[in-house]
Amino acid sequence: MAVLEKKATQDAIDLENKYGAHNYHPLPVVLSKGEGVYVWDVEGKKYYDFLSAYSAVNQGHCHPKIVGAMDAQAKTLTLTSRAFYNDMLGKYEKYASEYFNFDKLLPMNTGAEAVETALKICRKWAYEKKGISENEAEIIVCTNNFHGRTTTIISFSNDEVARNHFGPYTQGFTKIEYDNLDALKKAIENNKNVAGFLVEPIQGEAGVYVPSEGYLREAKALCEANNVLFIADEVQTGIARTGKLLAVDHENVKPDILILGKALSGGAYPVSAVLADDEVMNVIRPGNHGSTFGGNPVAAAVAMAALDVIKDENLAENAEKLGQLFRSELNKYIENSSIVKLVRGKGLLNAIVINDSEESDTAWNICLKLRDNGLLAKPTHGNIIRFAPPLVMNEEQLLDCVSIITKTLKEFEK
Ligand code: IF1
Repeated sequence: MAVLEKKATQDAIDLENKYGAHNYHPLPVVLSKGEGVYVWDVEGKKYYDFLSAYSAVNQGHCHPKIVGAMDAQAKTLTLTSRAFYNDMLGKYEKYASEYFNFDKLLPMNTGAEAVETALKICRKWAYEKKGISENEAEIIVCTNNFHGRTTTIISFSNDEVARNHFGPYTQGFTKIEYDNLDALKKAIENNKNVAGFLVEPIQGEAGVYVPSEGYLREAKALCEANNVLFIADEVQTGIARTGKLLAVDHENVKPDILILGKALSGGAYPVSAVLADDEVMNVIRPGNHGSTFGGNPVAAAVAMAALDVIKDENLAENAEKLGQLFRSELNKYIENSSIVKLVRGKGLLNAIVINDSEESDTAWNICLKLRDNGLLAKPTHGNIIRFAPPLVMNEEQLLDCVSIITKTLKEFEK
């Protein structure tokens, strides 16, 4: 279809440019429908969704069980605030706490809110349980982290575009190199005020960096030995994305604080959560924390349905199986490729590194061509393209996507 004929697409883009803040640079495609692994644009073109809204749509677009639960609850009771009890929250808190093997859950809405909640819990635990002097708590984070976009979270980011001109910044954070146990050991042993270690089990936005085998296990052991809380941000890696229910499950690590978001709702509704055992969670008392929508009845209904689907449809096992197939098929292509350096990931959270500079627009141009060929993906940093389809994909669809990806890459071979 000629560019001029894509009027509906251009009209939608023009509207956003005129009336919307310019805080994104989306791939030029305008979506209007989603179902399972597919999305359609306003011109009626069908695509495989290979981003899943950054791992929020693990259960597939508009999953009938999730939408059904949302629809039924939305017609019954949407929001009470926490000024009163409601008949859904306790059921959800019990269901999800047992599902992830923790004593308690604090319900929030977005991933960043859940990260902020975890940081507050960690600090309060440090003062009231560990005995660190007031306002002295230090939390260790990793360079190239991505935990959201609030002022405190970007205070410990080293992504200049996300951080610059938003100061003054929140103090109390120490950055160390990711996947470096010596750096963690040194940071913990050099400072008696260390309260916690916040880490992504796989660094998603940085470019799907999978840490060395044993890193998470050894990091947790270091934290345990020094009475430091191990805080796992599983907003992107959780809910079956990496081939286990949680990415930390690959190393049998139980975090002291678990942060969830995105696919906790299957992408149908903003739902996030912080889970911990009583020894940590009970530092939170009435009035310490909350949110208008946190734990609302619709969120509770949606999250329980979304978690049911993960288990009912064996999505972790499917992600593991299809992830291995995806990487082995791409590696066959990469053997003779001049444009792709490598593929890496776990389960269905993968990325390819393009053989070009960070500043080049090759990865972007490849994603534009993938779009034309019926598959949607987007570069993370510069020359890395993240591939994260819904976990409900079947083998035939995955192999179809592999052929679209390799056919497209071939157009860029030198
Ligand atoms: C955007 C990135 C991914 C996250 C982890 C917390 C949050 C996120 C590990 C905050 C959110 C989203 C944000 C979204 C794009 C996407 C993203 F590119 F921004 F970095 F996935 F890698 N912890 N990640 O990945 O959750 O507040 O967004 O619900 O900002 O465009 P949120």
